[in-house]
Amino acid sequence: MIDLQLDEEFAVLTLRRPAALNALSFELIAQIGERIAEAGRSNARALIVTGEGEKAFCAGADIKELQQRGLRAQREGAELGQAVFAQLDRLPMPSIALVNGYAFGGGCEFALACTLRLALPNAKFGLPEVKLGLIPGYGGTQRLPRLVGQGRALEMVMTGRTVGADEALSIGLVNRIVQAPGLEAAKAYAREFTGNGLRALQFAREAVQRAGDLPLHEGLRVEADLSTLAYRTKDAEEGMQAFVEKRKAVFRDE
Ligand code: DAK
Repeated sequence: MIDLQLDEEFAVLTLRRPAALNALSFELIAQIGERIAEAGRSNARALIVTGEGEKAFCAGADIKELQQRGLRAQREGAELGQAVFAQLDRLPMPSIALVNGYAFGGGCEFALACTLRLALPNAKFGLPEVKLGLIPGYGGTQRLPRLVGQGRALEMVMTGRTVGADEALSIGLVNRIVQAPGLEAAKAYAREFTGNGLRALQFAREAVQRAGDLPLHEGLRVEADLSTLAYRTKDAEEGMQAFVEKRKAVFRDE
C-alpha cells in the first residue's frame, strides 16, 4: 500500500489506499517508516511524497481504527507516527510533499514533516482533529507553528478549518503551487537544488531546522559548528576550486 519507486534521481513514495482517501492505518504508518528507510539507503537526491489519485494526498489517521483503543496503545500510536515522520529529518536527501488534494490531520502532519511542500491547485490542508474531540498527534501542534507562526497555527488547530492552496502559499504552509502533472513539476522544482552536494544540503537543513528550536545565541553556535563541518568536506574543496577555475563544480557527496 506504500509504494517506493526510484525514478531518475528521485525516490517517489506514494500512499496507495485510494478507497479510504489514503488514510493512515497504523500498518500503513509502519510501512511508511520502512519505505523512508529504504529511500535513505538509495542513491536518490530527493524524496517526493505524494498520494495516489486526484482527490487526496492523505485524509489523515484512519478514524475507524482510532476508536476504542486503550490509552497505552494510543500513546504508542502517537509515538510511532511521530517517530516515522521524524525519520525524514535524518534522511541524507531532502523530502518534498507533493500535495494532490486533501491533506487533513495526519496527512497534513506528514506534509509538515517534509523538508518542503508543493500544492496542486486542488490541495486542501487542515487539522480537523478537534471536530472529532481529538488534537493532532503526529507532530502538527509542533511543526505548524514553527512554519506559519503561533497565531495562524492556533486558528487552524482550534477551528479545524480547511485552507486552500492559495492561502497555504500566502501563509508559508507551502513553498509553491504547481500545475499538473504534479510529479513532473515536483521533479523540476527539486532539480533547483539536487545539483548541490547532499552533505552541504544536509548541514543546511539541520542548521535551519534547529533555528526553530533554539535561542539565537545557541543557534548561532550550531551554525558555526555545522558550517565548519561543511567546510571540511571534499565537496567544499571542489566547490571553491571550481569557482576559482571558472568551471561548474562536480559534487560527490563526500
Ligand atoms: N479515516 C478513515 N476513513 C476515511 C478517512 C479517514 N481519515 N477519510 C476518508 N475516509 C473514507 C471514508 O470513510 C469513505 O469510505 P467509505 O464510506 O466509502 O467506505 C472514503 O474514505 C471516501 O470518503 P468520503 O466519502 O467521506 O469522501 P468525500 O469526498 O465525501 O469527503 C473528506 C472527503 C476528506 C472531506 C472526508 O472523507 C473527511 O472529512 N474525512 C475525514 C478527514 C479527517 O477528519 N481527518 C483527520 C483525521 S484525525 C493520535 C493519532 C493520530 C491523530 C491524533 C492522535 N494518537 C495515536 C494519540 C490524528 C488524527 C487524525 O488525523
